[in-house]
Amino acid sequence: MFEISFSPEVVEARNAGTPVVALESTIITHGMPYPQNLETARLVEQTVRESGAVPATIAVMSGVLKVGLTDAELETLAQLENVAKLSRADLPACIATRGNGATTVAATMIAAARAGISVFATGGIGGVHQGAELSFDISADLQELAQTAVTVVAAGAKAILDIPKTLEVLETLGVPVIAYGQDQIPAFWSRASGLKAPIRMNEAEAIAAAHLTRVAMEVPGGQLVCNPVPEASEISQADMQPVIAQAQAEAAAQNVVGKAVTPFLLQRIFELTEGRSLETNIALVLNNAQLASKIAAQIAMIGPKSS
Ligand code: PSU
Ligand code: MN
Repeated sequence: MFEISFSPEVVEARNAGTPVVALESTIITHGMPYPQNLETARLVEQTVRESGAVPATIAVMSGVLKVGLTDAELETLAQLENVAKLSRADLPACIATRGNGATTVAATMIAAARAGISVFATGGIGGVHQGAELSFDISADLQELAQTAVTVVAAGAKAILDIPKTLEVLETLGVPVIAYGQDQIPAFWSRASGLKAPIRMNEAEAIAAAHLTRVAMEVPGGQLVCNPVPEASEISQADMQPVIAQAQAEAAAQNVVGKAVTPFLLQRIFELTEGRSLETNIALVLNNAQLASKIAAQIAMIGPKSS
C-alpha cells in the first residue's frame, strides 16, 4: 500500500549512521525553470555531501515514495511536464493512484519524518499570502511545522507572503522560529525584514539541541530556522518590492488561485528580474544546505546521549 524506496546512497548512510538531509522537489518542478532547476538540484546535493551529510531529495515517481533520488531520476523529474505539486492533502492520493509528484515543504516533512530524517533544507516556506484576510490562502506548510518533528532550514519567507501574519500564525501554532546569526527574520532575497525574530541562535549545535529537547519532551512539531542569504547575493527589499507588486497584480487579474498562486508568482518574478532573483535563490538554497548539514551532524552526534 505504501513503501519508501531509499536511494542506494541513503541506504548506505542509514547503515553507517551518516547524517541525512532531506530536500524538497517542488522547488525543482514548480520553483525554477529548466535547466537551472536540474543544475541547482545537483549543486544542492553536492553541497550537502561536501558538508559531511548525505542528501535525500524526496518525490513520488510512479506511485513510489522516493527518499533519495538517483541522478537519472533527478534528471527525469526536472524535465517532467504536468507533474503534480503535492502538499499534505495530495501525497497519499498520488501514491495510491500511482502518479508522479513533487513534494512541497509540508509533504517533504511528512516523508522525512517517516524515513527517520530530522533535518530538511529548502529555499523558502509557504505561508500567509498577502490579502489572505480575503482569499484565506495560508500554506499547509505552517500546519505541518506544528505537527511534524522536522527542523526546516529556509531563508525566511518571501515577500510574496505577508511576513508579519506568517509569524503570527507560526506563533499561534507553537512553531519555534529561529533566526540564525542575526536578530531579524531574513526576507528570502534580502537579509533584513525589519522584523525581530522570536528566537536567535548562533550555533548549529544549539538548534540541534532544541530539536532534540522538543522531541524528548514529546512536544509535537518541528522548528523553522531562518538563515539569511549571503551578503554578496542579496537583493534589497526596495528593489524587489515593485516586482512583487506587479506579479501579484497579474495573478489577481488572471484569477490565479489555490496551489497555482506560488508557482505563478515565482515564475513572473524570475521573468521580471531577468533571472536575478534566481541567482539569489540558488545562493540561498546552497547556504541553507550547508547549515542543515551541520545541524544534522550535531543531531547525529548528541542525539543518543540527550534522551
Ligand atoms: N516558496 C519559495 N519557493 C518555493 C516554494 C515556496 O520561495 O519553491 C514552494 C515550496 O515547495 C513550498 C510551496 O512548500 O511552494 C508552498 O506552496 P503553497 O503556498 O501552495 O502551500
Ligand atoms: Mn496556497
